Amino acid sequence: VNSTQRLDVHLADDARAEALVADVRAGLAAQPRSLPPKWFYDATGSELFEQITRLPEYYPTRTEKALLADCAPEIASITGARTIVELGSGSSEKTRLLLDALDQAGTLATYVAQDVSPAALASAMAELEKDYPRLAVHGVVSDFSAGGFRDGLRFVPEYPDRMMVFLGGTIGTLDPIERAAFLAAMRESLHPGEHVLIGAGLILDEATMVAAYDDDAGVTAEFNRNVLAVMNRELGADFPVEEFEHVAVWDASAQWIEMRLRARSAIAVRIPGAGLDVDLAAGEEIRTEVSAKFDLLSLSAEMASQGLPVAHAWQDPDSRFALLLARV
Ligand code: AVJ
Repeated sequence: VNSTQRLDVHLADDARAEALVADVRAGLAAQPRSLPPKWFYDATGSELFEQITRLPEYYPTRTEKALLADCAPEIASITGARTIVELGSGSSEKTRLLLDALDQAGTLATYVAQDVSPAALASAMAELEKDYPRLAVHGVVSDFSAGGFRDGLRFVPEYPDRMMVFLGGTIGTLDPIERAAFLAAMRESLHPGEHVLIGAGLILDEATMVAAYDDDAGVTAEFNRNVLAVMNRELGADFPVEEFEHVAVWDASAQWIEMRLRARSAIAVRIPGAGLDVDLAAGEEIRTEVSAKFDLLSLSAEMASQGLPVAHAWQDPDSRFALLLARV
């Protein structure tokens, strides 16, 4: 971390461990069983996700990137933002298009990058240091969903003229109630005149959407199963990782892709770190992620109803992905 970089860790190891235990108890003791997707992203999981973004079937990343390449200058001139605050910044790769556009517009001063993965954030910051030596980068390791998002967004530091960005379609990992709370918390963390930019996957034909979450090379399957390896390492659990089959289905009524891990046989799992034993029947599933897809108009309406009126929206020529820009 050089003089233009600063790193805050709001997710101390013990708080992180406590949150994991609470999530595992709440999710795995219940029926249907579930685990929250944030636990995918240890160093291995973050690397597997980067591989996913390069898969032929996984269109969201490259679609959003092309869209950003097209509209970033427009976003820069509309917002005049001096600060980008990115939630779930990951590798920060696509964000560079926004950084470049704001830099060219002459307004960019600071980039605040928040992520739940210390590994992903550290490597993103090292790359940014090489390519943007004069940019003030403020990294924050935290869980933005803490305390129903209100605590989670308290980290957001004050800087002038912020644009809060949430890219990649990650908004789809929230259910409608969480989404409303999240949008409201975003709105509350900003001042009038500041901006919010959200990237969201749009509803497509089922085959295209499902293939994006069930690739032929099996990378998504490996990413999905990695959450069990995280449980084994962090909680001393004994999930037989290869005994779980990757499942991706489109739920038409909820309008989301659901990823699950299905037990190939009856499996008794001990999770000492959470003080929990779980007996899974053969064929029983653990839901590991939802990834909602949207209708542009309904998402705009949802944002508006939480105080984030959408001033501009862009979509790619095939209507696969959208960027929505709101002014608080
Ligand atoms: C990082 C949450 C946007 O939902 O598309 C990719 C995660 N899961 N393949 C998504 C993911 C399986 C991704 N997000």
